[in-house]
Amino acid sequence: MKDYQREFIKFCLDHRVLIFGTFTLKSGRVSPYFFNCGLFYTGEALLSIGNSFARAIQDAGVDYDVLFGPAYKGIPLVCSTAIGLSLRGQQAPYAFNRKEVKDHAEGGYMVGAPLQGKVLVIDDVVTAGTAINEALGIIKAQNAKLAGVVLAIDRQEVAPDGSGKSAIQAIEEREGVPVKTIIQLDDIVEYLKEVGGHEADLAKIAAYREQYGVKS
Ligand code: OMP
Repeated sequence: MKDYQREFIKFCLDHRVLIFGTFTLKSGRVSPYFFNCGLFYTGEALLSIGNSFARAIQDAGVDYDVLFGPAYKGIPLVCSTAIGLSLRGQQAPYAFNRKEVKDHAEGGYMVGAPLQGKVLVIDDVVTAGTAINEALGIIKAQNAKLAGVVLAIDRQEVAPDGSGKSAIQAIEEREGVPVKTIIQLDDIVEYLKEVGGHEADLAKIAAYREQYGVKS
């Protein structure tokens, strides 16, 4: 694990973005932990996640023309990422969608830079893959080319298609592009073991992974 990933996990725990308990997910899976990117709601938090996304993008070395943040949670993430990249001397135009089409003034459902060329998607979490697949549909509808996807966290869970592949792997194979993340569940587990005091949470995460985790 790199220093920025360790710092990112610490930041998420300190700000309760990463919490432990019993959570019913969008997919219906009942998870012992939840990662809530909606809680990056201060300037400091946005700078932290923007810097982390910028580092993950630079580590991934993916070539792109424009960033795209799917509504709603992807919007502050893509803005923060553009700032994080700018602080590293990389100017990245960004766009996001509206969930409701605007029928007056400039109209339409896209906001920001034209969605043209190679598009890099910035989003929060992939569990079963439903939310990200909707976002990929928007890019296809705009006739743009997908360059890749960068997420905050890979929960390392199986796709719901019964293939045994991870939801992320399924997207990579189907779309032929890289899907990268700032951290994955393995990093969280490693961090919790390092800091100690999370034995009960770790046991619940291990049991959950038996059911839904990707087998390595
Ligand atoms: P899938 O559509 O099943 O991939 O779920 C991903 C979406 O679920 C994300 O875009 C989030 O809105 C939400 N989610 C989280 O925000 N954090 C989590 O830890 C887990 C989920 C989830 O419901 O799976």
